[in-house]
Amino acid sequence: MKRMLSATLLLTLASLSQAQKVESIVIGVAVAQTSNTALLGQEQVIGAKFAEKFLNGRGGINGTPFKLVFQDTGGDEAGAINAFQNLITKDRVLGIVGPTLSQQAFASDPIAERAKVPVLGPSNTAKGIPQIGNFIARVSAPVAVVAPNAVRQALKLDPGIKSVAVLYAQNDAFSTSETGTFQETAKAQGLNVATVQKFQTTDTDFTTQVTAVLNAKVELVIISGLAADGGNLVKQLRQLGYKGLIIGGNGLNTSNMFPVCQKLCDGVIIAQAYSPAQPSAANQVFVKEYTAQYKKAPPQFAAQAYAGVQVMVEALRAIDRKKKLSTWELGDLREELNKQILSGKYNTPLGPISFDKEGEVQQKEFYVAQIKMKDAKTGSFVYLK
Ligand code: 1QQ
Repeated sequence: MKRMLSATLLLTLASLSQAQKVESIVIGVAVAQTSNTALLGQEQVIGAKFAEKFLNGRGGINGTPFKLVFQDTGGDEAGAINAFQNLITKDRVLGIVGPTLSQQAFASDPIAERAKVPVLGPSNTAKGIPQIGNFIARVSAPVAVVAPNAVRQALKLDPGIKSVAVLYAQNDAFSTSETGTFQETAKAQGLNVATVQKFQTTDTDFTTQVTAVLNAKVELVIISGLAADGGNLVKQLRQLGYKGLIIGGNGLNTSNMFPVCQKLCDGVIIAQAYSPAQPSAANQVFVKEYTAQYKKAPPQFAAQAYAGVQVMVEALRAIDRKKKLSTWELGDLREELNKQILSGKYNTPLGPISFDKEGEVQQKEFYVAQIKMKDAKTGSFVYLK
């Protein structure tokens, strides 16, 4: 009896440890493929898929192709948590690129942290994201670094600006973080913050906020929200007669907003953590092949998602050169991948990047673009000097 028990135990242990071996090289992508947040997430799906094709076409992981598994996060915290859990336990991914929103990251990243699975945020720009844990890093530069560029650019376009109205979505962690940076920057530039207006990302009617803005008689409006609400706000500001400059934050940073505000999107200024003109060889080959495939230049969210996958892939290549990935136990490889991500240097479309010890991206170049609408449907982001 005793011998039988121990034989069973041994078998169970053996199959358990076998189950934990790395069978295939799978990276998880958890972004918004449905809900209004998909206006932003859609570009991330494109960027990640492009990375899979591009990097596997260049040898994958030292000759072995890797695979991306997508789990839709939708637009809320529950969706992100569910996607992360599926990727970690069902798909047994080595690491995760995602989620789309900081609001989601604050809910889902702690799950990856507890499971010791490395996460690269492709678009999480709120203050405090890398500090969620040791396994959490991001390729998306924070609002504190990116957003002030838009204010400086607006003052360059119109040095007569004295007074500003600030609006933000109070139910979104990124928007509250970004508006903090915008308000500090405005004050530091000597501007008068005449009114601060709040809204929800689910709002569609902004009459109250727009009326307050018009009464405040400002020359600049700064919006921190997401794409659908942000687009409607821009539209209603113009329809009700606001004529001055508008800065949109990172949540308005997509041509998927064009169907919302149409011609009235024209002129909105948005800071960028990516430019197709960034001259590095890594970016120029990316832009060339992306443009050939999609007939338009890559937008920021696609470039950042690409960079997230690229960092995971290059870190895995480095580990595999020392010890073949197929010989690792899953948990050990996830931990090693996290260490490798944080210690490497990467030539990405965003330019050369690396990470500080908390997982914050170290990136040098930032830009500002202005929306130029050709007609109600088509427009582009024109990069400003
Ligand atoms: C964040 C963001 C979003 C606007 C990205 C899509 O920057 O949530 O942090």
